[in-house]
Order: sequence, then C-alpha cells, then structure tokens
Amino acid sequence: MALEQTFAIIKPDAIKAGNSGKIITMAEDAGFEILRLQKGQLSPELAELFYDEHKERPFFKELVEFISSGPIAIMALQKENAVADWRKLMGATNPAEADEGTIRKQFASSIGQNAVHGSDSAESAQRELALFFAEPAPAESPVE
Ligand code: 3AN
Repeated sequence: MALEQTFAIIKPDAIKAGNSGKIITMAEDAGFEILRLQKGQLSPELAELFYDEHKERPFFKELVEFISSGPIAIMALQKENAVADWRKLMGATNPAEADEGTIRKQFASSIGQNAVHGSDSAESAQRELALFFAEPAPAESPVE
C-alpha cells in the first residue's frame, strides 16, 4: 500500500494540559512520520474556514471558539493508511466511547474538548493540509 498523508491538530485542551509530547510519542510509536509540526494559534476566521463542513451544526460556534481559544500544534503525518490509522489512534469523538489505548481515552475530557483532530477522508486531508501548509510536505522530509 502506498504512503498517505493526513492532517492532525493537537487541540488547546491537550496543549494546556501538557500532553502534546505524549501525543507526538503515541503517533511515532504507531509508525507515523511527522513531516510537518508547527505550533500556533488559529484566528476565529481561519477556524471557521477549517470547520466549514460543520457550519450548520448546533455546536459550530462552540467548536470555533474552542479551537481558536489557545495554542494548538498542527501536523502533517505520513504512513501507509494514515487517514484511517490516525482516526483509529485518536479514538471515538466522545471520549466516553473511546477504546483503551487511544489518545482520546487518555487525554480528552469531553466531546467538544477532545484533544486531537484528524482528517476524516483522503479528500479532507488534501484540503486541510493545503489550508495550513503553503507547500506540500515531501515524502522524505529534509530540514529546510
Ligand atoms: P471527529 O473529530 O471525531 O471527526 P466530528 O467530525 O463529528 O468528529 O466533529 C468535529 C468536531 O466537533 C469534534 N472533534 C468535536 O470536537 C466537535 N463535536 C462533535 N460533536 C459535538 C457535540 N455534540 N458537541 C460539541 N462538540 C462536538
């Protein structure tokens, strides 16, 4: 199977709680190569654009406010089957339903503040990677 890239966010709750290093270690232990890693904070405008597919949902405002409320880390992750495997490692959206050994089981506190994001399809991954990283990450990642 070919290598695939996905887009991930370590959300404000996980950064604030000091869990970013542990989440990155879980990603590496699961075989993901971290092609891009950048810390920053989203403006509400960029957050709205990012979550555009959820704009009709009742929790949209809450979602935008939370993701732009503090520092986050954004990542481009690569491995075979990266999109599905990252979602598996994240666990269910609601941490109460997340399996043992998943990131959300360990670090998420609620359905809204659930530690991490991962693209839900290869198409979303392309869109999200392009939204956040000006240039696509090379499969081999030289230090620039
Ligand atoms: P996932 O992040 O697991 O793909 P989605 O796509 O259903 O989940 O939802 C996107 C984000 O919206 C979730 N990460 C979560 O933070 C938030 N969310 C989903 N459902 C709710 C809800 N019922 N109340 C508040 N926030 C929610």
